[in-house]
Amino acid sequence: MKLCRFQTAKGVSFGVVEENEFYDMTSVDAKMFHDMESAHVEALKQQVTLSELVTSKVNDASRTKYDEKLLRIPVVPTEVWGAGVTYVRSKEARERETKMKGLYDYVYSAPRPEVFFKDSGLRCRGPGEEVCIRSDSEWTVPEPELTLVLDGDASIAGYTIGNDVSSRDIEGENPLYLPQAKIYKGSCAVGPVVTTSDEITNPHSLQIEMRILRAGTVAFEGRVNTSQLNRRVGELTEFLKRDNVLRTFTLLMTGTSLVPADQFRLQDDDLVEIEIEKIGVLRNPVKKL
Ligand code: DO4
Ligand code: MG
Repeated sequence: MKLCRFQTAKGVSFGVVEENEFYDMTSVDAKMFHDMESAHVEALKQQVTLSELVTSKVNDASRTKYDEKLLRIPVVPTEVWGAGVTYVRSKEARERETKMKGLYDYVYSAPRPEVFFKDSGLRCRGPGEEVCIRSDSEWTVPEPELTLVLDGDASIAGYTIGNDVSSRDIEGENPLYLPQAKIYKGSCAVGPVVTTSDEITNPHSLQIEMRILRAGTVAFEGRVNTSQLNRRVGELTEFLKRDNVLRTFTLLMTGTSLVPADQFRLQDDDLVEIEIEKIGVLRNPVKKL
């Protein structure tokens, strides 16, 4: 089931996308289906899964024609975390850009993965919204990542697409600058929907594609399969939750493998399209701050 938030004449509704239609779950019960979190609370109360709860009521929902422009961020995240150096391509690119050689080789195969804080929700954008290049960065890239939507106990409620926009020049100068390379206005995007975990039985077998369009032509195009992820998703959630406190629907980006060639720089007015099998396409225009 693909859960979403979308704009209606009355406000933003929580709903389901199916066969070219939005099913407006908020129209069924504005309190229970205010958003994915309120639906989750009700599902726990009824001891059913989120999909089962929504399925039991979906026929009562009003329907409207699907329109990508109406999509809003599917969950308003309170915390977004990132896992890093989880694909060999990411490790190699960062070893090339850094002045501190060996750090990325180490973390790629160390028992403890790299897990970092990305956003409190403040800087995170939804489908169609601008992602940004810092004003003091000359080398910024998008990072397309399978993103886990986690319960408070770190079990996987669903999956979405994340763009962990990163300034390679700032991180490359010194890894201690990582928060500045990763956390700033518009440095993160998620969406377009959350696919519930019952529909993705194997997160280690999903095709990820990214296209970057510049003035109508393709400036970058690449694909990877999550089978190349060097860690199990359970390993990443295990480290994230250890001695930690997680809110319901914390997001965890699982790392990138689609790293454009080192000469490539994201530019003002580019359009980033990230597609993940069974989830959809996340499109964001780019703005240089
Ligand atoms: O250490 C840098 C972060 C790595 C990262 O974000 C990734 O591999 O996706
Ligand atoms: Mg990343």
